[in-house]
Amino acid sequence: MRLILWVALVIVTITASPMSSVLAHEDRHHPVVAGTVTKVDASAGKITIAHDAIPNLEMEGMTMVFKAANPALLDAVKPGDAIKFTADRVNGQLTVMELETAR
Ligand SMILES: [Cu+2]
Repeated sequence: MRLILWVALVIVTITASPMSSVLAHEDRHHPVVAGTVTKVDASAGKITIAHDAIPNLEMEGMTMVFKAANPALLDAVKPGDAIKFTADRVNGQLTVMELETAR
């Protein structure tokens, strides 16, 4: 019985662990997509990404401009960086919701 409680506690702890990784936020609506940054326009809050298919936007792989949901997202990346990101349509604009450099 004590072992079962311990195992349950470990599972709860692992599940509840805060993870900053974009992968932790993957869900049905925002699958994580791989891409390469080709341009960053911080003043406009925009980023150009050569991206793989984006299932939730029914988009094939292409190079295109996205708005950044939060301008601070753009501070961490530069052209040439391989990234993982999530995207959605926000007020009609294709928007990067979260991103991180790929390891
Ligand atoms: Cu696209």
